[in-house]
Order: sequence, then C-alpha cells, then structure tokens
Amino acid sequence: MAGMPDSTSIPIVTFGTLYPYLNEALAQRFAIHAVAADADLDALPDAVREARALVSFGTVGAPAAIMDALPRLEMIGLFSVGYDKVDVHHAQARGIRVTNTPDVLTDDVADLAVGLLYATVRNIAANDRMVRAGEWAQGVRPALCRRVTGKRIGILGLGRIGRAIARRLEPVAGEILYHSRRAVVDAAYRYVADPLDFARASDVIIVATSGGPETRGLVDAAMLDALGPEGFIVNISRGSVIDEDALVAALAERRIAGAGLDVFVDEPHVPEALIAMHQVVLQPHQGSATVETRKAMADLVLANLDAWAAGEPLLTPVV
Ligand code: 8YV
Repeated sequence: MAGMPDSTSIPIVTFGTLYPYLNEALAQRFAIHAVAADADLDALPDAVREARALVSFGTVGAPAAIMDALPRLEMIGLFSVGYDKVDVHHAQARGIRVTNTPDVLTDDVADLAVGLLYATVRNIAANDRMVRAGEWAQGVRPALCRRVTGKRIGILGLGRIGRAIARRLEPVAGEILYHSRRAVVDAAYRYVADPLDFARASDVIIVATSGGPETRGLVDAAMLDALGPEGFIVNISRGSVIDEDALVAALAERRIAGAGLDVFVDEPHVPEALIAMHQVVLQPHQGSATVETRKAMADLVLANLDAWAAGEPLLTPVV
C-alpha cells in the first residue's frame, strides 16, 4: 500500500449511523458503502463485500459476523474508546487491525461523571421537574438531599477516565478509593481489592471501567447492598457493567439511594422502571457528545485510516 496514489477508490464500510462530519470526511477520502447496524449480512452486495476497511462506534462495534461478511477486510476504525462490541480475538485471527479513540474524550466523559454525581446526589433533575410543574410556586419545598463534599468516592476502574474523575473530585471528596482487578502502579488513591469491601467503604461508586465479558454484571445485587441505602452509583462506562435488574430492584426497594446513568444495557431503550424513578438521573449516552470532542474523535479515526491507507503506523491501535 505504500505510495498509494489515491485512496478514493478504496472501498470501505460505514457500519451504523456515523457522526455526520465523520461520514462526510470519509466520503471525500474513500469509496464508502453504508451498512445498517441491523443489516442482513448474508445479503450484502458484491461491491460492499470488497470493502477493505470498516468504520463503526462503541454501541455497534464489529462482531465476527460483519468481519466474515467482508473477506478483504484489513482495518476497523472505531469512533469510540470502548471496543467491547468488537470481536477483537476474531479480528486478530483474521489479521485485521483495530483502532479506537482514546484520550481525546477523557475530559468530557470525566466532566459528565462529575456532573451526574452532583445532579444525582443533589436531586437537580427532580427539583428542575418540580419547579417546572409549578409545585414550588404552590408551596412545595424541595426534599432534603445529601451533601457531595466530604463523601467517600469509590472509582470502579482507575484507567484514563477513572483517574480524570478522581482528579476532579480530589478537592471535595472525603476520600477517593478505587477497585480494579489489580492495583494501579503509583495510584494516589486507596486500592480496595475486594469488591464488597470497596462498596462498603464508598458513599458513591462511579463506574469507569471498560465494558465487555470481564466486567459484565460486575456490580451485582451483593455489591449494591454493600453500597447501602445511603449510597449512590454513577455509570458513564457501559450499561453491561451493572446488573440492570438488580439495580432496578435496589432502587425500587430503597436499598440504595439513587443512580446517575449515562449508559444502559439495551440502548437506546431504558427500563420503564428507571424512567419512573425520581431518584434516578438519566442521560442518553452523551459522555463524549460535545462539539469539540466528537470532532477530535472523528479526526483521530480519519488519521488512523489515512495511516492505514498509506501503509504507515497506526496512531491508536487496539490490535
Ligand atoms: C460513544 C463511547 O461510543 O467512546 C466510547 O466508548 O461510549 C462514546 O464515546 C461515541 O460517542 C459514539 O457514539
């Protein structure tokens, strides 16, 4: 591929509905073929099956089936840092490269985690609804909530985003502790190896670990009970990390105090039970959804694809 005269003849697949700026930029660089996330992969036109690269994103990913439907596939560029929906082992077995978009979205996702923390513990969304409904004007007073400052903040997963969240909360937290499979070298926070001990020692758990089989259901009923009736949980990672049925039950039975959720098991479908709960703040997986970050993510996807097309080293390879 070195010295490729022109990439506009290279067929690539856009899988799922991409961010418009990225889609337009890809169309200028490559011969793009749009494939819907729920397409019948056995019925792809021959021109599509010639694709040598695929662009997707966090909640759609790239299962083995789409890779096997594209026999000439060499490269998967993800518009996301999470690659839990990509069958990475299958990609490796096929010799397919995979890139993601780390770092450029860390600050925005960490900002949202802190925003969700305050919105949830201080009842900001519920009180907004109360004012808009005219209840305050009718004499209703806001229910007392809990203080954020001084609380013990437990970070589940101390990766790039977890560390950015911790840094933001250092000035206000009573303590910052974390849980992960193993202790992080040079971490400035207390490591708690046992997940139940971690939950018991936290007033708020912020879920910042990656998604995928290794963390699926990591936050289960036992962990929620260990967090306790005055505890809160915030999730900006992946819905799969929390046992969603156990979360709904713990909230409904007041075994935890509240939740701030930006991610869910079956996006964009949110359990009706959560929608009905005033002690839950719900967001539409918007962690990285700022103008600045989405453009930076798109530019990183494009830079990786340009490097691949030119036979140069990839910027942010997963494999
Ligand atoms: C979305 C994310 O995937 O980066 C990730 O892993 O979950 C988010 O950034 C991205 O915004 C595309 O929808």
